[in-house]
Amino acid sequence: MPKFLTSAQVSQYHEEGYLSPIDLMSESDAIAIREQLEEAERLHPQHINAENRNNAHLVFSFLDDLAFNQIVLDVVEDLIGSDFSLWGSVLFIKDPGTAHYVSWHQDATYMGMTSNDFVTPWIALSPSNRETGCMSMIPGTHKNHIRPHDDTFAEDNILTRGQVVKDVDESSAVDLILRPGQMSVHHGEIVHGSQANLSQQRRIGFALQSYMPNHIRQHIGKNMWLPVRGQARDEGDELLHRPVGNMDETAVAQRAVVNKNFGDILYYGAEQRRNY
Ligand SMILES: O=C(O)CCC(=O)C(=O)O
Repeated sequence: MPKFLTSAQVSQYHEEGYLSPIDLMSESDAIAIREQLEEAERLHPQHINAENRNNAHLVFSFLDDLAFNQIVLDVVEDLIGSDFSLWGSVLFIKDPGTAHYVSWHQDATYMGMTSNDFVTPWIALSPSNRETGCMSMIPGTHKNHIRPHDDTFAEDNILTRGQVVKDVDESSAVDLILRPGQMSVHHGEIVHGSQANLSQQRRIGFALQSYMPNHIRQHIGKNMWLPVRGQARDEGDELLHRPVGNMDETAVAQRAVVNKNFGDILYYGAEQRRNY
């Protein structure tokens, strides 16, 4: 018996590789979180900017609260079982007037995991629609394993390597339209991407990337895990702590180590390395 989703939604996720939209909170609650985010950008510009948007949940309580939101965790449990940890997070922000986009890709390609059966909730903190550059999914592509990607390092592509999977049947793409406070969830191997933001407002998504069952191991590089639900991880795994308030010193130091590890994993074997 699922905790939050219906059995039909669970089957749909396994069949199509994503679910959307899921109501997480009211629009006004989401706007209040967005305001905290924008205040953090003003107060701590060196810790949260276009080149530093990974793992901000490790230093800001309002993002940590989202990572431990009861509905988020119940949805994740319905999809991957009751013992899981969080690998990381990314703030995907596309400002108006930029040409930033996300090419067709599969998240798991460069994450270096022993299994790619993991899930990413993507929480909308602003309207996410065709005009603002919402995510689009190619249903069912999570069943075809990882396909070859070209690392383009294209300037406006906000993925680390600008990696692109070729020969995508775009005619089957589904746009995930979300109001602030809704979320989608997607599988580690689904092909997805997003177009540029053509509107006059920011498009802000917070991706909890990703929740992974505790049996999954890191086999490229080294990472630390944030235990979230269920049984303890294996002894020997390095564990992360939750922040106490915003920007506490220990949390800031911890995030710096995590982001360095992330870079080493995500750019493993790459010909170039960018600052994000
Ligand atoms: O926010 C976007 O436009 C893309 C996000 C994405 O690729 C992801 O969450 O895996």
